[in-house]
Amino acid sequence: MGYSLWNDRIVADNEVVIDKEDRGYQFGDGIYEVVKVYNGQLFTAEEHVDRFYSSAEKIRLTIPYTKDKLHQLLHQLVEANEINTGHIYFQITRGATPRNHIFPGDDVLPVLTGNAKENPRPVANFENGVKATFVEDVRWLRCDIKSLNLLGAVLAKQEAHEKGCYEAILHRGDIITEGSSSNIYGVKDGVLYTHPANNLILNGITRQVILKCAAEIGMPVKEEAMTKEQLLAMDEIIVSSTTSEITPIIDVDGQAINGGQVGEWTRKLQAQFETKIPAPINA
Ligand code: DCS
Repeated sequence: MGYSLWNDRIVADNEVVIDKEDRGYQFGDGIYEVVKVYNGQLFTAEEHVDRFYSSAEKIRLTIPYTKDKLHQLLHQLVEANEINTGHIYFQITRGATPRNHIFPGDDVLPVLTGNAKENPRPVANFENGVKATFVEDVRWLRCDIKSLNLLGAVLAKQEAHEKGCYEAILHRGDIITEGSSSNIYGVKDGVLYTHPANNLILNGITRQVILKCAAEIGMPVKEEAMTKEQLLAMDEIIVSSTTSEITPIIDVDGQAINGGQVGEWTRKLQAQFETKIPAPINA
């Protein structure tokens, strides 16, 4: 058994009690984050905490803790669970109150929970690449919010899974938006293409790191939407997220990408990303 974050405390997992009328449980009325832990250290925690506050603001939820306090709690969560390489998950809901769509009053406090998991990096995927499939993007129009409402993502990922694929590449009509739990990129003639960070995608923290990596290795970036046809004509395709890091896609619906091989630009980006991973503190 491990330790959980519960509001402003770290407690034993079995101490956490969630009300059946918690609005997260009934409405998905809340937001979340996933942060990677490398060598016992949170990666890009600043950016994740900033996005957590920004998602909360977009749904008009006031987090009753300062960012500093939250950072402190997240560090304690990693330490209590003695995580070396893995990730933490945390979420906040609009609190527990008799079911009613209308927001509760200020007397109802938001409920913050979190947990940490040891989880190895999926290095075989980084090395060999994965398969993906196209799925229609039927989610709402505020995909920039890291909402607890993940039905669209769950249904898309399940469809991909049932087709033997790692990820669903979502498209609105002909336009590629992102993955069910990731961002999508194409590489053509050494240029990196990805959907602009607007309301139709989540602006991934890994996406932001990758755009930095691209600049550092002199790779031009175009934040432009691609059609399905354009994506299939790319030299290389990549999927990214906190846990997937930079994962190459080598097959889309049975069509081989780059002859089914991981491409050279993907390798360069992976190598640059690797330089940013925090080393063990006592190394
Ligand atoms: N787009 C969607 C829809 C996501 O759910 C995620 C991450 C991303 C993009 C990539 O964002 P990050 O680079 O900031 O992770 N989804 C999280 C999740 O649900 N599990 O792991 C990451």
